[in-house]
Formats: sequence, C-alpha cells, structure tokens
Amino acid sequence: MSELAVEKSVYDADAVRAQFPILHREVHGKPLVYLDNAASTQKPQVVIDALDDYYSRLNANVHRGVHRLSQEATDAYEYGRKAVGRLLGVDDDRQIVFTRGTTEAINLVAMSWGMANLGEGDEIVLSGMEHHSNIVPWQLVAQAKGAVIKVLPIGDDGAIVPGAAEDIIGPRTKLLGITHVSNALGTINPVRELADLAHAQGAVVLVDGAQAAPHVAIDVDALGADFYAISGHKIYAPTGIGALYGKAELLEAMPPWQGGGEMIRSVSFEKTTYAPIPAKFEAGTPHIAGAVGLGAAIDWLLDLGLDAVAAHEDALLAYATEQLLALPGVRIIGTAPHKAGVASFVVDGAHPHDIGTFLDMAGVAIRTGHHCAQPVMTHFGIPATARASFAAYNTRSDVDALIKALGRVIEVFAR
Ligand code: C6P
Repeated sequence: MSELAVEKSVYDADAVRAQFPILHREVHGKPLVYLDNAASTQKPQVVIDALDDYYSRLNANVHRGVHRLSQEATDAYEYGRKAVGRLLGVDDDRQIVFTRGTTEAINLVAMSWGMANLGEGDEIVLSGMEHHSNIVPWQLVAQAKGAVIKVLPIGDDGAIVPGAAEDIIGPRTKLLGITHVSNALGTINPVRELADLAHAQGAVVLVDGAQAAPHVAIDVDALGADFYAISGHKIYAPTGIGALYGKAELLEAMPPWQGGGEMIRSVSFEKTTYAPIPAKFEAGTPHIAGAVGLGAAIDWLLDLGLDAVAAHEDALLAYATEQLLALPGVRIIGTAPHKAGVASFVVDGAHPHDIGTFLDMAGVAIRTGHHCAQPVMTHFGIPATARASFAAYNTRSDVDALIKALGRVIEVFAR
C-alpha cells in the first residue's frame, strides 16, 4: 500500500464529528451523545449550507418555468436524482423516483404495482423482521385483492431461519419484500440469495433499504433488487425526502398512484395521458429543497467512502456489544453473524422506557420501544428494547458514555 493509501485508510471520526453543529450542543447540562441514528441522523454543515444556498439563491418551482430560477432549481433537483443513482449503482436515473421516504416508496409499489398485479391466492412473502412500513401496505393490498401474506421466520439470533425461504417461496409467490438491514435487530439479510429464489419463481423483489443505505455500499443489480427504497433523513439528508429505485420496465408498466400536476402528458375531461417515468410517479410540487439536500448528503457520504464508514461503524458495534455484555443483566436482542449499525438490548428488571429516560438525563440519546417492528418483539417475547445505533460521527467515547450511564441505571434498578 502506498503512503497516501495508508493515510487515506485512517478514518478520523473526530474530524467527521466536527462537521455536525448539533453534536456540539448540551442536553440537561451534559454534552450530547447521539446514538439514535437508526431513527434519524444529524446533518453535516455541507447539507445545511446546501439548503441555505437553495433558499437564498435558487428557490423556484421545478420543470415548469422558462425563467432562470426555475431552470436552476430544476438542475439542482435533478442533480439530487443523479446522486441517488450513484448511491444505488444506477446509471439510468429515470429509474429513480423521489418520494417522502421509505414508507412512501413502499406504499407506491404496493398501491401501483401491487394493486395491478396481485390477485386471489397470490402470495406476498415478507420476513418476520420487517418494519411496519413493509407489512401494512401489503396487508392493505392483500385485503383488497385476496392475496395471502407468508412470513419467512426468524430464529433466536434474529436471522432468517436457514432453509425456510426454500420452503416458503414457491410458484404462487408474486412478491418478495425484504429488509436489507433490520432496524430492530441490525441483521443484514442475504438479499441476493433470497432474490434468486424469488426470481426463479417469477416473483418481483422489493428491498427496504432504509437501514442499509447509511451503512452498506449498495448495487441494486448485484443485490437482485427490482425495487429498492431509501429515506434521506437516515443518510444525513433532510426529512421528507427519499427515493424509490424501480427497474424501468416495471415502472413503465405500472399505473400512476397519485394524480395531479407534473405527472401528465395531456389532460382533457375525456382522457388523460401520463408523463414518462419518473415524472409519472411525482404528482404535485415536490420537496425540491429536500432533493437538493439529499444530493449534498450523498456527495458527502460517498466522498467519505461507504466502505470506510462501514468499517468504522462495524468496529464501534463490536466494541459496544462487548461492553454491553460485560454489564450485569444485559441481553442483546439480535446476535446474527452479519449485522450493521444497531445494538438492541434489554436489561433485567428495567423497562426500556425507563432506561431511555435515565440515559437522556445523562445526555445520551437512544431509542426505546418496539421500533415499528412489533412482530420482532412478539418473536422475542418482549414489549420493547433499548437501541443504540451508530453513524459515521460516533466514537468510542460515545460508547463509553453510554456504558457509564447504563451502569448507573443498572445500579438503581438492582437496588
Ligand atoms: N425506522 C427507526 O427508528 P421512514 O419513516 O419512511 O423514513 O422509514 C421507515 C422505515 C422503513 N424501514 C425500516 C427498516 C426502517 O428502519 C424505517 C424507519 C425508524 O427504526 C423509525 S420507526
């Protein structure tokens, strides 16, 4: 390795952290230790600046005006789409549809592709670790169309039970909906393997990438994803913006799911024709500033290097896991061999909400609850977990602060 390469391979989390103004504030008089990144990440100065610049210099509606501002706003908006393409390994950016986030992206597929393609007795295969946003839309379609939902079971380590997919994915399977990384457990699923099984039956594969995009380098073709959904706010971008990747031939064949301006070619009271993809799925004025911020966030993340970020976060997760297990009465929920970003745990005798409240008083922000994955909680026979989740700016001293505060919680509850 050249000297330059060695230098580049040293990941400087403190330098990354310095780019996030919010991480310098205090909470309850203590320095903020932000470990709720799976819920939403903080924003680097470059993203804040991009939003400021957009509203200070460019703001106008897109794809509508011949005037200069509208053209510049359109360019900035479309730059965001290209950036999503770069993140997901997609060259043809007609295949990237902007949405409000992962939830809306999955609902788009369910309401458009699902309503048009699923019928009586058709099977939708989901995993037992899906977020509610990859369960409920499919239940709505299944109820309307008489389709059936089948579930890939998870084992006690929080991974899909080996061999289960071969039994469950069959000739009636029309859709496989699978999370790339579980938000409640951290499990990284073998998406390609599952996609191959689904494709062998002629099924379509939708991947929920909400928790993978911040932690894993993604190539939708290598994964075998026909649809891939992401949320901007989990990858250092604003809230209210996300994207759906869909294979062009699928998107082209799908009916629109929302009507309005932008998504039409021509309208009369007798007949309306639709715009080509992706506009067909982007009715109304979009979240232009959000798309601009998303473009800036993706540039920032790719510049940092997803492999370097992943290696840093893997090391933090390993360190946190080791430290958590050294505390009395702590049990990790989700011990699959391949994990990313998330340490979910329970503590004997302490409700996760009490843990979260105690940690907050120490300035440590984690999430507690069912994480919108109630079937996972049911599987483990628990109401909730406490969850620490990691981002590019976290350091070992964040983990140390978590462990120190948790040690005090355990002392209080052990009394
Ligand atoms: N999980 C968490 O704290 P939206 O809300 O549309 O940006 O993302 C929904 C979503 C879908 N799939 C997975 C795997 C997710 O983790 C999330 C969001 C947050 O875990 C909020 S519940």
